[in-house]
Parts: sequence; structure tokens; C-alpha cells
Amino acid sequence: MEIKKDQIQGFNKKNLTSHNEHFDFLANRLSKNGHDVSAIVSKLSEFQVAIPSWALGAGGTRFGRFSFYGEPSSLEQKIEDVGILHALTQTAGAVSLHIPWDIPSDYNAIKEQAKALNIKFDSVNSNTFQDQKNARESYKYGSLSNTSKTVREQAIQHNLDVINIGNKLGSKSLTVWLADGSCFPGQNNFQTAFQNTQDSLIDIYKGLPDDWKLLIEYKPYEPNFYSTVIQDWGASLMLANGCGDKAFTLVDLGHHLPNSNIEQIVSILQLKGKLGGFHFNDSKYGDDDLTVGSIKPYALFLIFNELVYGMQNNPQNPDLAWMIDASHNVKDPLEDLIQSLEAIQEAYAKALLIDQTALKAAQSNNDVVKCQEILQGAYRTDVRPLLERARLKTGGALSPIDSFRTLNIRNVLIKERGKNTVATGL
Ligand code: LRH
Ligand code: MN
Repeated sequence: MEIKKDQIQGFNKKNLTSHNEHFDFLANRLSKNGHDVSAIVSKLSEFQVAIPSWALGAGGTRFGRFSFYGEPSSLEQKIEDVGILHALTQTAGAVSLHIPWDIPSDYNAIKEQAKALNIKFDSVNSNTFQDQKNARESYKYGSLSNTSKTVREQAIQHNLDVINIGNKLGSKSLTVWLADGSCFPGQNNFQTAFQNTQDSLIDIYKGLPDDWKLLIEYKPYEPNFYSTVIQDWGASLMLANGCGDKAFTLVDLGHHLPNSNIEQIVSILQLKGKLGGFHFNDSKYGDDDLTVGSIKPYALFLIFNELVYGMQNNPQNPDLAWMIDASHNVKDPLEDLIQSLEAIQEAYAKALLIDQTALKAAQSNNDVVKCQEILQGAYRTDVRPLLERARLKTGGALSPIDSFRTLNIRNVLIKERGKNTVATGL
């Protein structure tokens, strides 16, 4: 299934008048306050977020999984679904593959398909948290940190293979997340596990093409429930520094213990030039992988405030990899991803309304009330007309969810794919 631009334009027609009214009212007020509205709209249009290839079907937990039918059962169908998201939102212009779940059978064909849909290949993810059918060694007791050199070598080789796959697709970074850790006190020697991981990452780092990045993702727990080798930003930062200039930390919003101040972590990693990218999602308790902005939208806004400040003041930090990492237990995967894309755009737009100079001045004067007034003034602005205008300018839908439903996309996909297809992934 492919969505034609004229289908979307036809759909936008009936909402154009109300959009223009809301947009003109907001743009008028923002210009009066010194904002360059067209610059903000352009930034929103240019802001592309990579869709996780492993989150296009129904997610699940150990307690159960409930399909949505019409799920993609091949990489081609996954790219097709990302194409649908991008056609509607114009902000999903990239896909992040997970290997071996998404090994292409025909590289040229998949590159052609993605190109035709304006989709780039963002970071490729390795997987040493599951044993592959015909694998010689098991990752039951870890991969890059494993006490067995043979197991570590197998995991290192897998990562080098993933780089090779990504290289053929035009990807420019490898994301490494390790489940490695322990479930009981005494099970691991923490120093040996950490040093093994460092040495293994250095071997992988040596296989990185010059213009690539290594993104090291941290997580406090799950599937190990006593210790995780790369447990937090500090461990990821130390390992990245131990590898070299092309290694960075990757912040998955769900990988923080309750009440962690993620915006402060983001700020300091940018200051150190070691923030590589994001896995956006939201959570109430653990790594719940819920819709972005569905639980803590203000926290997401505060993170984007630090990102906007960093983009303006930290040239030492590279361009970031923007990716979603979510799982869908009760929502249609495509509708859920559309809502996540909207929440990311909204947080970014609100953060762009913060007068960073006035905020810095209020901070220097310890005018605490003024600081909050500046932040919350931006946060309380309904920026949706800006998001709509950014989509309108690039051929997207004024209301992607309404378009998705009016165009009856899920039922069309079920008709095309049947009810029993299951997407590879989590
Ligand atoms: C681990 C994680 C990691 C992926 C996996 C799908 O929780 O966030 O980014 O490899 O989810
Ligand atoms: Mn993640």
C-alpha cells in the first residue's frame, strides 16, 4: 500500500480554513514576541525521526501478545509501513534496522524501495541478547562481557557483520545495547565484566568505517535483575571514552531509574561532546516503551530545552541520531508511532519558543520565578498549528491520525497481508 500525495491534499482541503485561522493567530502573536515563525516551521520540517523496524507489529510481554493483523512480515513490508508514516507525517524519513531480525535479501531492491519513499537507513542495531538458531556459543551469561573469550569473539564478529550490512545500506552508525549483567549478588565480577566489555567494544570500534559512529546504549536493569554491565550514562560514557572520538552514548528515555533527571544527563553529555542520540518513548515505572509524551510530556519538553541549548552552544557535540524505540501492546502500531512523532515535534516546537538569552540572564540573576515563567510560557503555548504548517509545507496530512483512519489503512493492510502475519521484533 502506498499513499499518494493527492489523497492527502484532498483530505487536507476540508481542514485548511480552520488551520489557517489558528496558524495566523498564533504566528501573529509569536512574531509580536520576536519569534521567527517561518524559521521554526522549517526546523520542524527538517526534523526527521527514525522508526524502529522492530516496532511495526504488536509488541507483547511475557504475559501475552495481541496482534493487530496486517502486520509486516518482511523487511519490504516494514519499509512500506515506514513509507505510510512518512507520507502522513513527513517526519519519519528514516528507519533503524535490527539485525538479524531485518537482514535484507536483496540490498539493491530494498535501497530502491526506501529511496522511492524518501526513507534513509539510520543506525543499525546488533543483537547479542538472543541466541540465534545455529549459533555455536550462547549469550545466556552475556556477550561482550562474557567470561568466555570464544563467546566474546562470536559477539564481536556479529557486530562487525552488522556494520557490514549497514554499510551496504548507507547507514552511518552502529547501536550496541547489551543485556549483559547478573541476576544475583556474587554471580559477576563487575570489574572483569566491565573490562571485557571495554576490550570487546574496542575491537568492534576498530571495524568502524571512518565516517561512522558507535552508539553505546545504557540500561539499569532487564533482562538481568541484579546488575547490568552498561547500567547508566556514566558506564556508557566511560566505555565511549575508552573507544575513541567516534564513540558516543545513546539515551533511551525508558532506561532510567524512577525520578532520574534525564535533562541534566543530556545537558552534561552534550557539554562533553559525547551525546550520540536518542531512543524516544515514555514510561511510568520501568522500560515500558510507551508512546512518547503520553506519561511525562513536561519532562520531554525539558529535555528538548537542553537539546535546543546544546544545538546552539555545543558545537563539540555531533548531530544527533533521533530514533523512536517503543512497543505497542494495546494501540495500533502505526497510530501509536504517529502519536509519538507528533509528541516529539510538539516538544521540539515548544522548546524552540524558549528565549534562551532571557533564560540565561534570569539564571545569572538567580531570578528563579522568571526562569520558570520563561520555560512554562513556552510550554503552555499550543504549537500544533506550527506542526500542521510544517506538514502542509512538505505534503503531509494536517491530521495524520484522522487521515490514517479515513483512508482505512489498517483494513487495507489486512486485506493485502491477511490476519496471520507476524512482524519480527520484540
Ligand atoms: C533494550 C532496547 C534496545 C533495543 C531493544 C529493542 O531495552 O531499548 O534499544 O535493542 O530495546
Ligand atoms: Mn532502546
